Amino acid sequence: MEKLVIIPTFNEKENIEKIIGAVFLLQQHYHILVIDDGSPDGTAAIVKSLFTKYPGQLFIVERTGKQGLGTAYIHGFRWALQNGYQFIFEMDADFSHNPTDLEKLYEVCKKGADIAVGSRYVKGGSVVNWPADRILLSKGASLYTRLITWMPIMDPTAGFVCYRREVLEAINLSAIHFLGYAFQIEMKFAAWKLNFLIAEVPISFQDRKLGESKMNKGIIKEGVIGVLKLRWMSLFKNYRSNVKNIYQEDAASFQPKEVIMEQK
Ligand SMILES: Nc1nc2c(ncn2[C@@H]2O[C@H](COP(=O)(O)OP(=O)(O)O)[C@@H](O)[C@H]2O)c(=O)[nH]1
Ligand SMILES: [Mg+2]
Repeated sequence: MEKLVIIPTFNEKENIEKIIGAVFLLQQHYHILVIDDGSPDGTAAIVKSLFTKYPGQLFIVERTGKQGLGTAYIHGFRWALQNGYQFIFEMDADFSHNPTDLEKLYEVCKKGADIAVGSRYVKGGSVVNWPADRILLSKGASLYTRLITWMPIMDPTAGFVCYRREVLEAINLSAIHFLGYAFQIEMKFAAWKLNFLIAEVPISFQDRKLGESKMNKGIIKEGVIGVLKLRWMSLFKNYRSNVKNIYQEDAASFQPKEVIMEQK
């Protein structure tokens, strides 16, 4: 199998079974890795109850306690590299990202992009049902990021992404520090600094219908300061060489600390 969809979860019991089912219904075949941070609502138990229905296609990493989206994805990226996947996707559990758009992202990478970003803010992209204050925050964050970093990406906080394996191998994942939106910005910034080809693919982003957003003030603060830090590091601290995975040993030396429940 060449394609892995990583889905981070914290309290997604209303969505998780449906989103897994929707991915496995797609024409293209994908594997799914759920990274659950000890959701008190029993999300992980639901995933494990589906193992017999989807043998060898569905995996879970269970971490203890909420540790943030960024570290969840870093964990998933290392797992994906160790297990030989060629195309690695980020997708939310809450149907904000339409699973059928996975195919679009894949096609764009297949045609030569190193990263395909599901983008709300390019021609053809849209946001549906998000409250005005969330749209303002998101658009403001995009503009702010572009002004400070000069990174030519219209939707830098996007969390619906396909990475070619080579991108994740080239980035020193240990040097990626941020947890929330800043994590999404930093991954794109690192890839851009390493000269990878980033394509934005228009998507329609929908507000979640079930469950609650985990957005909070800390995530916004990290984003505001994080973007400034990225710019600072790239101007004065040789960000590019810090973020480059020179020895390509990041994945090979990775020893998961958390309990891993998975099926082969
Ligand atoms: N594993 C893990 N998943 C998280 C964490 N925070 C959020 N998520 C998941 O990340 C995705 C996006 O979060 P969400 O709350 O929808 O953020 P929003 O779309 O910005 O409001 C969802 O699938 C969440 O369940 C976390 O700390 N750990
Ligand atoms: Mg959401």
